[in-house]
Amino acid sequence: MARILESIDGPEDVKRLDSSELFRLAGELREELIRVVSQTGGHLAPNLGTVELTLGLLRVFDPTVDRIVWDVGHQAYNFKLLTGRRDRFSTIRQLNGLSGFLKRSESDCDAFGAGHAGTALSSALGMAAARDLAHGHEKVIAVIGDASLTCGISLEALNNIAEATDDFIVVLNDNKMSIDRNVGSMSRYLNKLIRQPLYNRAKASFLCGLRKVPKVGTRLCEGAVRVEEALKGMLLPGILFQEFGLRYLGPIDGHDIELLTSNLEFAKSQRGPVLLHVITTKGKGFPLAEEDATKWHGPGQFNPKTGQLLKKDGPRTYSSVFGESLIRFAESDPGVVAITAAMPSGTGLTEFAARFPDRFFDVGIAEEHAVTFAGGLATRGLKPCVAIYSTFMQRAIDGVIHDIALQKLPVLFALDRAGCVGSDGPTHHGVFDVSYLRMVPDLVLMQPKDEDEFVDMLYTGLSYQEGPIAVRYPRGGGAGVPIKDEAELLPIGKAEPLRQGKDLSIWALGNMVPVALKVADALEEHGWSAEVVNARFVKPLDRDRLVASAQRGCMVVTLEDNVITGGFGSGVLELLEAEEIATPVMRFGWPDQFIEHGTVAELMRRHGLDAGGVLTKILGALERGREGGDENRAAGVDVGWKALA
Ligand SMILES: Cc1ncc(C[n+]2csc(CCOP(=O)(O)OP(=O)(O)O)c2C)c(N)n1
Repeated sequence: MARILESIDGPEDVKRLDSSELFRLAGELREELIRVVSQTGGHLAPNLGTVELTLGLLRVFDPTVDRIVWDVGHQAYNFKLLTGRRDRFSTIRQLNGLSGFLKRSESDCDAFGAGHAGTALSSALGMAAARDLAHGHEKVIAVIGDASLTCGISLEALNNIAEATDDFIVVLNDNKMSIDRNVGSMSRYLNKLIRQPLYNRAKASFLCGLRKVPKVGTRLCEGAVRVEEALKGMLLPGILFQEFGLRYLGPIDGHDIELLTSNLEFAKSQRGPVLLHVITTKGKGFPLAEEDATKWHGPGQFNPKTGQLLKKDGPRTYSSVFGESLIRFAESDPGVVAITAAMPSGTGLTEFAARFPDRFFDVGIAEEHAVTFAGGLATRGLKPCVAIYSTFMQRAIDGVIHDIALQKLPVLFALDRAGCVGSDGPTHHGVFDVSYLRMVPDLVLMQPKDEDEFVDMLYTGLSYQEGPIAVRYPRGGGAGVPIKDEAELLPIGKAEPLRQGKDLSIWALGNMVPVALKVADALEEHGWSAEVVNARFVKPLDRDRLVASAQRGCMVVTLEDNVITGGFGSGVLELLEAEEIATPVMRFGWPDQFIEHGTVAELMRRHGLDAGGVLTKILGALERGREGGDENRAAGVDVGWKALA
């Protein structure tokens, strides 16, 4: 039998289908998700859970006119498949392919771009307010997960809905999960609502029945909801959403397309903000994912028949070294505590949480709170380590400045996924942290070249009591070096010379050190002698060594896995300028643009950050410098090429 999915070229095709065809289409969507994600990796479990919800939304709304805003966007693969992107779906998350998230430039149906959690309510509310100003009639629907609803920004928007518009639909996709188990009082409150099974089931089928009454169904339904609202205060304890001015509907089974359709139609017919509470199962239809939604939240490639993940051989990940080391340090120091903002497994803290449940804090998707909460812990003599992805730390920079650095509080920030992360793309690349942390007074920032040095940096960070200290490290495996038994304290602000050289000096940060060493070897073959320095510290920079390097050679080269703007290389330039040293500086980092998705290797090559790209550019400059050297000297301009005379 031909697949229905092949006949869906846009949302209008979904509207033509009857119940049994939609049911078949739901199965086909799941097959397609599993087929493609098994090859590309990506967000599997969240999308398996939103199949019927997406069909219901497309049946009731028109995404080219109405604005459907998905929070995060990681659960919108079905939406992509059904809104004209089916043909390109197998390119998802690959270089030049579809994004793994929603993107306004990718489709008119993508009302807002995202990747970070919690932005749907605010952005959709802005759209609703704009519609009201323009006297428009389109519907605005924010679809948000139970965990994303706990973000500070979501709660700020919730607080503002009733005052911003009187026509707004929130669909709460509640699967009780964040990536790991959802945490906090909001999550408990939602569970309480779900645990009214008799009342809720009776209500859902009653409303569904009423809607089917010819002609007057919608009005009868509306009347019933009004009566129900009056009774609700008695039947259910504390209706939080009603207090925020949202009419609460549900909870309903988010895998029943008919029930979803009638409830969404009802929500659409309402004036006044509405919240429809939809219960879904993360991983629905793929038993392994239903059993372990955390593992299947965003798997890499896997065998779709056996569910076996295709593990690539390679060194241990930085995240696992981090988790293991923190346990080791916590064993000998009762002051060490760990904080995560909803990423215990991603940051490698699952084992720590099991070993030290009282010293582990998962605060939910609340990076800003995590940082300031750590500040409070530090004031009482504890040694907090906030493990946070570089990209999500962007949310919390005011906390770092105002709550931690200004008060010189000793908090260790473990910035995971720093640098280019590959297929998750621009929303997730951790390429800004050097720039946004380097400006913070009294903050120490470092990056290790390998996992052994990483452990030393964690140890140094936990021992450092003068103020905040951050260690950034990339996604994935380390260099594969052995980790010594006893970690060493590193002298703050001291770089590590790795290779001697007299013509030029290459200062590399963290994971760019191996590139620097390769480039130096290649330069030698071309007759140039390059010094290589492992910078270790972005802040404070090793002033004395840097000045000596700059005075010795004809050029300083900097390499970093961060944007070029305001990054490590900028720090080097600023220092040399302050020292009135005119040695030219050639900086390598990500260009001043948002970096697309693709593999890390592909992106490095495309942007000239692989050894070949770096070498070519350095050689060009050296040759030009040699040619211009005499001329420059004759003109009395010391451009730093003196060593090449
Ligand atoms: C600001 C921010 N912090 C952390 C994340 C990582 N993250 C991606 S999805 C997710 C869980 C979202 O849970 P929920 O909203 O309930 O959706 P579900 O995946 O369960 O469908 C988290 C924590 C993020 N995207 N943004």
